[in-house]
Amino acid sequence: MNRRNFFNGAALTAVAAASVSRVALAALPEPVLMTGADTAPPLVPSSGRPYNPVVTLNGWTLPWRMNNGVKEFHLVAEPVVREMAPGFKAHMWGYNGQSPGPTIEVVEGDRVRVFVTNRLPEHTSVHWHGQRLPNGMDGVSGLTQPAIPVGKTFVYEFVARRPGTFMYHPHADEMTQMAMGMMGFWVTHPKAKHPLIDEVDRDFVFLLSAYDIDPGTMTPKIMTMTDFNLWTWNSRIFPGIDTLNVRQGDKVRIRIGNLTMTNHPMHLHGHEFKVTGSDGGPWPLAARWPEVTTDVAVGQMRQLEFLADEEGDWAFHCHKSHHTMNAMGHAIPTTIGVDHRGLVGKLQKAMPDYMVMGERGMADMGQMEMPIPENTAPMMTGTGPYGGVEMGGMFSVLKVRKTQKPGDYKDPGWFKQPSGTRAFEWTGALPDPARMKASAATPAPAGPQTEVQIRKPTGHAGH
Ligand SMILES: [Cu+2]
Repeated sequence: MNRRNFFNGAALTAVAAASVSRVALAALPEPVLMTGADTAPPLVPSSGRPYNPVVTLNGWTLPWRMNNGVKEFHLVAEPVVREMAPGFKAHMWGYNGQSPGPTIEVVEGDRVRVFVTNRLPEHTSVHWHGQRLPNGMDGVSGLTQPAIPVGKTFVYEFVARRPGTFMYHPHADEMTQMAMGMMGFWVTHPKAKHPLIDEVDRDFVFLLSAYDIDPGTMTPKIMTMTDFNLWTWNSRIFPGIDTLNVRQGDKVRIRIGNLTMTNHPMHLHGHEFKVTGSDGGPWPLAARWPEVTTDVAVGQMRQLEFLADEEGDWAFHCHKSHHTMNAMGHAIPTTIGVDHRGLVGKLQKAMPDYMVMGERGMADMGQMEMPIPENTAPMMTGTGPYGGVEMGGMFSVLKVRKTQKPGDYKDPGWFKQPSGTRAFEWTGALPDPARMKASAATPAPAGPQTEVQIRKPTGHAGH
């Protein structure tokens, strides 16, 4: 049986449940499972050194127990159902009930013990991306350890030697397991004031991941190499991604890790940020400069920091425009400028699936009442206070409010702009534009002239 057949169909999620006996788990920390995709409030440490906890977008931090001075965590690798956006669920693999897995937060110098129980239908391992650790704890199956067999629990133990922004993911049948959603965030807080690590008021974390799920189906296609159709933050797509809610004047850090197969230029509106560090550690001050977009390449992590001093609802998104869209099930040539009035009804009689794609652009898609297969996210959607936002995928909103209480992460609703500060319709006279005339200084080139029409590539290959 080849791999593609193996992963087809509903068998995928049914295999693993309860293959680890309660007796075997008795001495381990109780695994904590999460059933929803809401953003959990920061987990204030109840033992060990204090720190300012992070907030995982549409995720949560894994509780631990102290055992003779060792922080013990329990990860359970297992099939999960992840709600990627309201009404849109995917059958994936993850940890402790969700994809991505819970964020692990520790403090520099902590001795950490992580139990990993494998409830997947195949072997796995966990690689602790970016950590200094003994070679045998690096989690590369075959190279540094035998893979964790189905139903077994392995123990990883090491000291979190340097503070920073890290992630974890399998290093066993990686292509499948990451394509299915197995990954998680790891933050090691500094044990004391660090000259290159600022204290912040809000510290958000999320991972970039991409999936290929055909419209109307629920399981990612694992053989896909570049042609993904769901571009996610923490396995969520806009409008399913929670907003980043902050108080005006807050110092904000956003930590991002990229586990997709392409780069993502992350762009913030209304503010400049500095990249203050990566999975390699905090960056020297001389290596930081103001940006509004920074590229996060494959396998990289970046920390963005800024002062949230402008009130408002500020877009924050990947700048690749195809990454702020959701799945399309059709190969679509551009039809801008094509007049197909009256054609649709006739075509739909012959081809019930036929849809008109934007003769005036694609904006119609946001509100078009088109029949889509069940369990399919609309391509570009989300509604703001002034209408359709026409976005999907890797898009969210930074909400900066005077009235947001310190430590309050609740969504404050839409920003009420002071009157007279919004773009408005001009109703005065419209003079003809003064067009520049081609002058003798720039003579038209001799020979035949070519005129071209811009046309998008057919389909969504490459986005
Ligand atoms: Cu992107």
